[in-house]
Amino acid sequence: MIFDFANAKLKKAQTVILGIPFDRSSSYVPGNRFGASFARIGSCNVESYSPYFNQDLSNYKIHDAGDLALPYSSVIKTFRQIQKTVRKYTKLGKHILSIGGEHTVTIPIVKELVTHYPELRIIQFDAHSDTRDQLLGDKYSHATVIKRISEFIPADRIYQLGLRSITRPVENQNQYLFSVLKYLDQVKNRIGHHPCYLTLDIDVLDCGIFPAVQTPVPNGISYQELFASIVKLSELDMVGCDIVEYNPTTSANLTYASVVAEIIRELILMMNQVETPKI
Ligand SMILES: [Mn+2]
Repeated sequence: MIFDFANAKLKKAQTVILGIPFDRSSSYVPGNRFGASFARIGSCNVESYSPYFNQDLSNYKIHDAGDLALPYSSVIKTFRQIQKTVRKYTKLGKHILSIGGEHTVTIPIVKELVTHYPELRIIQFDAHSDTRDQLLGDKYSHATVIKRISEFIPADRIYQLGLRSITRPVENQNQYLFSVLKYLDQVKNRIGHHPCYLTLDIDVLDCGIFPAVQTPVPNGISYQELFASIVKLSELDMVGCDIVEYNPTTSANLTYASVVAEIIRELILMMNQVETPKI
């Protein structure tokens, strides 16, 4: 099965959808390896027209590259495979939308992208700051993602929004608690014309409205806020994005599958509003 709105072969596509079912370091509810598969099923229930962008997805060329077959037990081999795949599509000039899997997959994605876009900025929507150096001795965990990324992208180029599960008081001016939309204008002003990557940890949503996550946290943002924020982000030069930590095994599988597919529709439109210069 492929996404209902995947309408193009790789060669013609502007956007490539890539499933990355990496699911290794879960510390609460495992199961996010099934995220991309369920999102594909959910896409049957989603209109191609977006009332938020007032645009139709069928006017864009989209290719579904399927899921990577990953060696779950080896982080090094997994990262290498992800990086190689991102390199392949980036060299072809495609925008990649990756679907997790756990948040850890963002590390090799942006590690590769920053070699193509040295000025890359990162925007993270997430309940968690993911800035631990390690979790239970594991340096490559869903809780260490931003810490690892800050080792090859300067921390002042990483913007963290929607946080509310943190291990210490906010550490810098790039960390924003509870809201996303409220701070996006100032973040946008600081990013300017630099290329930008969105990592959307779906647990940024309130767990009361979106419980299908690995590590639920209350007092999150609403659907309204998320959709409005994605539209706002489209004014930036978005060169890629991911949606991670969706766990369809938790509850109301087909309902949340459809919600995720609808968010994916918006993310594709977000990436296609500003023409990205060819590499
Ligand atoms: Mn999170």
